[in-house]
Amino acid sequence: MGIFRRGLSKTRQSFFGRISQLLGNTEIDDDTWDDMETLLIQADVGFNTTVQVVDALQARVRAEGITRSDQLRDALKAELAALLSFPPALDISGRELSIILVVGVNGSGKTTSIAKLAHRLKNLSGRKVMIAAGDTFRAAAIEQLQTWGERIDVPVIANRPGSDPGAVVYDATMAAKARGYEILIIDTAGRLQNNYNLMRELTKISEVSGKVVPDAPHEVLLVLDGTTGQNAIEQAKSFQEASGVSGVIVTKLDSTAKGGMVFSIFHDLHLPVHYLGLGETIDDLVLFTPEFFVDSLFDDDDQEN
Ligand SMILES: Nc1nc2c(ncn2[C@@H]2O[C@H](COP(=O)(O)OP(=O)(O)O)[C@@H](O)[C@H]2O)c(=O)[nH]1
Ligand SMILES: [Mg+2]
Repeated sequence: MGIFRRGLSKTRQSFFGRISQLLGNTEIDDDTWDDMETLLIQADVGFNTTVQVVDALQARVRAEGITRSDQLRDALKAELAALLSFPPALDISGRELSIILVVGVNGSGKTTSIAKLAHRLKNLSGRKVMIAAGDTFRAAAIEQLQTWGERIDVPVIANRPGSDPGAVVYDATMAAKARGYEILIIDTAGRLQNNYNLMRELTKISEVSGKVVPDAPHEVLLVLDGTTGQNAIEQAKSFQEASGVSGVIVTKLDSTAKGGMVFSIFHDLHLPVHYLGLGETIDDLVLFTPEFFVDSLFDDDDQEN
């Protein structure tokens, strides 16, 4: 709970934690609903999701005979929690080799999240994890992954900058099989300038892994930069089309007040959020749990900063 509270303090202090102050203690009227809507939109909950939440709240207010605005805080908390669900376990067990493909735009936090995830799976779950440096576009991207790999003691299969990512993925998949690794995590490039090529490349990488290991990739995790709020939701739609995203990692929630976007990932994209990135160090990746998430957004007795 500690890391959730710390990590989400910006969103809490700017929005949800201030709901009581914002709504005051008055008869509920049109202004109350306007304020509520503004709060949700500003917290990046997204338009569709905001409308649904406000509708549901109004219904609840009628059904429960709530009349005062100070009673809305708990009702809002309940409605937001109802949008979320506990993410299913990653589909990475019960077979010889499971493959996780990680996609997302440049700078969203893919490589960092891969290192964090590999570290978690290796240390918390005791799995044999390997990484493929499928972002072959820049030398720095390969080196960054290799540096992480050394630090967390996870092998990284890489090729020269500019080489074919499909070939790297093929080599890594063969190496993982030959050496008895259970999980292969594939890093990818995320240049959006040429959307068409990027998406085609992802499809190809996906197909290459599927040729060596049946049904691979078993998970396609989309990494979304939390600081981009609703823009990330729009991006997600292209990735969903190209590579059949199975779940989401939301990064950088520690450095933004836009944490409300998590609700629209569940509600608008119908995708589970598996992990949250709440900082830049290796341990700052937490398993998403709806209860902790909502509680951390609302707890407003803030001492830390
Ligand atoms: N504050 C914060 N920074 C992050 C988080 N995840 C990634 N970053 C930073 O975001 C930048 C881009 O990350 P990187 O993994 O290289 O993104 P990629 O281009 O998608 O591979 C780096 O400076 C990371 O340290 C996070 O959860 N919180
Ligand atoms: Mg990268």
